Amino acid sequence: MSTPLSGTGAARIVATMRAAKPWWASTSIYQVYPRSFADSNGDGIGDLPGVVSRLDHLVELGVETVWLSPFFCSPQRDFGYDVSGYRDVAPEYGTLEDAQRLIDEAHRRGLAIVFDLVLNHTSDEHPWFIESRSSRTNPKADWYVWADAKRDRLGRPAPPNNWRSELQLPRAWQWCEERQQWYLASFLSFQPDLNWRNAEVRAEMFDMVRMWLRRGVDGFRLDIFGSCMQDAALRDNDRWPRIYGGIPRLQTPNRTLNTEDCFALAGDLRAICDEFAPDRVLLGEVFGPSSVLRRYVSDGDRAGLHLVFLFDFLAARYSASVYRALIERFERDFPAPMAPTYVLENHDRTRSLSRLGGDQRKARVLAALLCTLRGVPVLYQGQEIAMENRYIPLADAKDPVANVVGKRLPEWLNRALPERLNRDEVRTPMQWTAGPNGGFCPEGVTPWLPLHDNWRERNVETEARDPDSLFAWYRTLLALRTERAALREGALELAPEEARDVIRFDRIAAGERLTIAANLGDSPARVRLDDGATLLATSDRGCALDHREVTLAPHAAIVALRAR
Ligand code: ISL
Ligand code: CA
Repeated sequence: MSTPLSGTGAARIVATMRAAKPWWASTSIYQVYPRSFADSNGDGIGDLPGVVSRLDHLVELGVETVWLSPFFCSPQRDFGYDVSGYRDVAPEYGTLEDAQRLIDEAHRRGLAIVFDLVLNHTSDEHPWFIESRSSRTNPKADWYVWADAKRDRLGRPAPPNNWRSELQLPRAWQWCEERQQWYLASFLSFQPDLNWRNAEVRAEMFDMVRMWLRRGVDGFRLDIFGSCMQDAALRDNDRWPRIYGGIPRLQTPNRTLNTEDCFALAGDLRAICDEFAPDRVLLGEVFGPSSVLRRYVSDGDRAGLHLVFLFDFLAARYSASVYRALIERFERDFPAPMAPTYVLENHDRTRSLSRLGGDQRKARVLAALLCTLRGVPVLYQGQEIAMENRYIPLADAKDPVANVVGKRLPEWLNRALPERLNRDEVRTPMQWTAGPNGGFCPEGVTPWLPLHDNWRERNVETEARDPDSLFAWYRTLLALRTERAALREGALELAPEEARDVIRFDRIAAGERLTIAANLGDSPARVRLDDGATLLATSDRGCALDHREVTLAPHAAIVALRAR
């Protein structure tokens, strides 16, 4: 490959060098789900050479960091989140050389690249687990979390405590005949939890982390990091159902999630990253109230993860007051120099446009907030071209979560749920062109999941030609983010509520003040800008600015430069 560094890429590198803050505090992240991104060899499965062939799309879009879901050796029962070899690439995705080429090609374009580490568990087909489960005395006997059975009233073996898996319904313990013991599986039964109290496990995993850092990756997204270390004494969770971090739970996860030991592990991982220059980033997938999650980033004097996902926007109602309350909370819990993150969708959750009833005006409002709020925006592949959930009945699901939890549900109930139980629905192939298979894989090949029916109208090629597309709007916003110091690293001032459906805030850096205003209501709204302003970008041509006052069309957003 010999694409020259594009203008945007170069501008970005210069902007990053000039920045006073570390690059990761103001970057923008794009999640690639490799299996569904681009298939280079016609087997219907996306792969690493496919990702390399499409990196220019990310440069054109204007994101700065690419995060790839796992492509390591795996039996693919959870599509890569069940790792059977951390140091090599699954053959369907490519080779170690392909992974290296991906790192290098990303860097050549000025993109940072982040891999996905599943530290909490391995596949039950990992050689470590096969050995560990074989007896109570083998060299890896203590590499996973094993516990003796209790006896129930009838004398039958019962699990050691009441812990439920992160999927709520199944319990967290799985029985092993060979050892006559239970092993912990915080997610699915075939994903046994590693024992992070074992010094050999820590040494091996830390060494693997260093191997990828030496190869040049810019950091890691850490899969269900808050589940890595549970209560050492295996005490019961409080058994009361509760909503914790916005998620309804059948029991309070006080002994299983976000333990003191997890916060300490964050610090240990940070120390490893800090051995390397330039700066690397650790982005934790953690669940809980933001006031608790903050401890992963900064716990007393000790630095931990650089960033954590804040998932509240994934489920929040489209409403100015709901969003305002969330922004206030994130600003309170993650004040500068910490940076909050903003996430609208990912490979596990309902597509944001589907949540918005398919209304692209609303998607544009959300895009404006995502790209102009203080902190790090995270986009999921296809979000930029208005991809939506593709309904796939539970009976056809490839997703193991749908198969474990969902198969018990009647289909009518599944359809009525606000969240997709069958995660296949948000993992359909990326829509590149109006051609066969949307350009994801060659004509005549059956992609591993069906495409959304709307691929002929909604695809990168078509949207790139249309100046009014969602893709064009994202490009405008991300370009502004790169150019404007106020957006990249300025302070945020949230305006008090002025009208029920309006949300408005300022971003302020030395010598520059920007106002972002959005109308989330069905009628036009007026916003006063007393000292005058110039319109930099609008999501809707129906927005008018007369220097001191802007009239926002229904479900429209603007970015304006304020006179000083
Ligand atoms: O997918 C979910 C529910 O259906 C989420 O709540 C999920 O439990 C949570 O996002 C953790 O997900 C992560 O770890 C899983 C993997 O299957 C997901 O794809 C990953 O994002 C196990 O490794
Ligand atoms: Ca392939």
